[in-house]
Amino acid sequence: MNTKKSTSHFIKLFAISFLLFLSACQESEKKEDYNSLKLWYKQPALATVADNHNGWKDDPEWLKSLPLGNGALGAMVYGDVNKERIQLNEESMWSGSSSDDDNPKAYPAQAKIRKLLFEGKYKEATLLTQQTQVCIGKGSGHGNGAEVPFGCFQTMGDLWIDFNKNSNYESYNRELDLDDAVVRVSYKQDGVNYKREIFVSEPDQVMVVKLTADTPGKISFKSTITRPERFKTSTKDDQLIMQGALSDGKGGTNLEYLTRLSAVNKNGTVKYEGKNLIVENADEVTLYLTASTNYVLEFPTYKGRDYKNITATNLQKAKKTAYKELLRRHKEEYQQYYKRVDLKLTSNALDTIPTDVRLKNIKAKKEDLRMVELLFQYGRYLLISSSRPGTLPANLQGIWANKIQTPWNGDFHTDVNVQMNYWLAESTNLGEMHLPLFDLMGTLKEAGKSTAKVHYNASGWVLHPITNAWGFTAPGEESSWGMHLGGGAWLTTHIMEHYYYTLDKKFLKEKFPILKTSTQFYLDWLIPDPKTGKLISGPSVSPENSFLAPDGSNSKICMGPSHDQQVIWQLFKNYIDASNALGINDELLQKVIKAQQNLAQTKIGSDGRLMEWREEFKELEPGHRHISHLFALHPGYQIDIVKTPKYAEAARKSLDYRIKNGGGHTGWSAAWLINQYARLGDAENAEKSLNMVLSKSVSPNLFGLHPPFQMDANFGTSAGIAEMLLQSQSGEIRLLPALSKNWKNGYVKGLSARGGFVVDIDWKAGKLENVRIFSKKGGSCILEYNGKQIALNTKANTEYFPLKDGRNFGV
Ligand code: FUC
Repeated sequence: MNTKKSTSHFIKLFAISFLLFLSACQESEKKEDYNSLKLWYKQPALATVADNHNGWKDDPEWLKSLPLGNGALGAMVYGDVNKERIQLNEESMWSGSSSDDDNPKAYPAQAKIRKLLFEGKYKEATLLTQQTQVCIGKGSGHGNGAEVPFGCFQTMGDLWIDFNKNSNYESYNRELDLDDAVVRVSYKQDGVNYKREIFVSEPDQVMVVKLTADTPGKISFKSTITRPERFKTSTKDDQLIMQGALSDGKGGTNLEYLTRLSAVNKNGTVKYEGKNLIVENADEVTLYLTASTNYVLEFPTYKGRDYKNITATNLQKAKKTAYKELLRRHKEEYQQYYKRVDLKLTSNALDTIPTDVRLKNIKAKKEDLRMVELLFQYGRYLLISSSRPGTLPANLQGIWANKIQTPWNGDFHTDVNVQMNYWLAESTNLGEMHLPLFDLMGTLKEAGKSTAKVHYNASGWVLHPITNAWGFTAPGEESSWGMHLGGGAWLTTHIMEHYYYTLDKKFLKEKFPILKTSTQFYLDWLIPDPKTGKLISGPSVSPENSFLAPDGSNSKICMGPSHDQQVIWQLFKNYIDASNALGINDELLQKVIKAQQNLAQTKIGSDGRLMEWREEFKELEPGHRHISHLFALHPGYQIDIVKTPKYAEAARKSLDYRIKNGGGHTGWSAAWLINQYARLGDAENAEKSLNMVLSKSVSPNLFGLHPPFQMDANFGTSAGIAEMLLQSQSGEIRLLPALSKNWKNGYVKGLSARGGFVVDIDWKAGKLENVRIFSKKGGSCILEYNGKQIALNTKANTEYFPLKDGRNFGV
């Protein structure tokens, strides 16, 4: 044996192993940081596959791209190697315009419809409702409203970066880091290591794309911005500009938009020519993109933003700021929200499995607790990215839509969807992200006055199951879903939720008029049931379920659906609480107290289930996706497992029956079930529902699927996970009320509880180990665990560790 040869062989082997060890260390260093939850992939989303034009059909490659956003500007990054596509959104890219949709035929026919319903003539009542109560005009255009006044939330277009290459590549990695809201792409091509880093900054109102290579002069590309329609791209000085105006739905145009792109290069050249920005032989390049529209959320004009100047100023400012500084400001602003909450269910922090592979494993029934952590934080990430103070609320798709015709117009649905978008806002410590919803309500309060008057001869304001950027408040064009009367009451419950969590009296005083005028509407709207004398709502529907009526017809229109009764009860309770908090004691308050006592209550049927309608009708779709008659259990809290056990049991029966009959079949519906079962303290079924979302209702980029894509499933799931760990709707703070037996050890830090508390909980072997309460405002706090309580008298800005301090539950 040649020893020299074998020694050198040994040294080589050692060197290789050492290098491998080093790179493994680096790899694990990269992925081991527990808090750095990432969506990551070993392959790009393909930028060259064209989107299909059918608004209702998802584009599979788009559902692999990664979302960024600052509440106003959204981006979906494909990370394709030879041609990058960054699909763009701006929150106010709405076609359509304000219109008068109120139907003067409505009020004169109202009494007759009520009479017919009381007489059991459902078929006639339904016909008359459709003839007289729906909006005039085209309404939502049956969810295809891009070219009608209702309008549609649309794509802003696409930024293309064409590297004009087609050689092979290796070592590809693409990730969205939830910790700093940055998308990173890296790969090796023709012997050069390339990197891209992309983020959308809130403080600087700009999207930044940084392109680097480890060899000088290797970055060359041609960039342009396009849109499927209504756009003009040109260059002026050091900018590429795309601009246009969207259809007003009446034959003209309304909303105007503009987007600007500019580059800063290190070495090489940059030219702005025709419709392109051209870079040649640069060492590195940073692209800056700003975009805006002339939209303002202000009834009745909705116009007036100086969007041309704003985008120009932001662009120039960003170009003059060092990249590192832009990134630092972006991270600081984002992390102040994101980092408030930490959830840990796994002991093994090493993330070696790409997100799409994890999803496939879950479909093959492999449990994956890291995915639960990821989905939980992703919901929080998506809310921060689509709903910042001062922006429009998150719509059906957050702010991400890649088409001209977005499903259901990407609108604000108020019969569960937009509310679900905000269920996580308070509980997961993102109260500021809730604020856009109140701004929208502020304009709806004005827009909905005429609908209240014309349709119902009532005071106050009303809205129905859909609204848009232009203050649409009339019933939808089909009475079967469009006559949902509970939307306004349900929406306004969010005002008190924000107050219960923050105890912010200034906020409550400011928003009180919205609550008050909504309450006034319902006081005018309710009428006594001729049989019982109790107050009921109607004609209305229980979203969007139908029943077999006594006259043999298939009906949805009815009097006193449980859902309306429950949301109105909750509104009245909120009004009473708000008045007390603000020291108001007037005639109206006395009227509300009396009306609340007089409201017809939800009944329990002969089969033990909570009744969806006033009478025991047979439902035609027993597995229906909506569970509106269980509003009182969640998100309301009239029903509680401890305080109203009989009703809680009836709610459980209703839920079980829905599921037995195929319920929870859309993403948002399964997400709602997580919340419902959590409120029942049923960890097993809550987890089953969570697994339903994970295995059936998320795409490769973890966007929730109806299908098509709808973001409420993401928000509702995060809210549901929070409900499993902490609840505070009933006056006490319930710790681990629905902890899954599979989540053996873990902790959650930073969840919020009503009363101005922030709570950290540790558990071991399924049992509470430690709890920390931080009291923001002081006051009494009752902690509950396994039905036993500890009472604390807290001081403002003080933390408490009752278990460490020797307290025990029940002692
Ligand atoms: C409600 C639901 C539908 C859909 C739509 C956006 O009307 O019934 O399933 O989610 O909103």
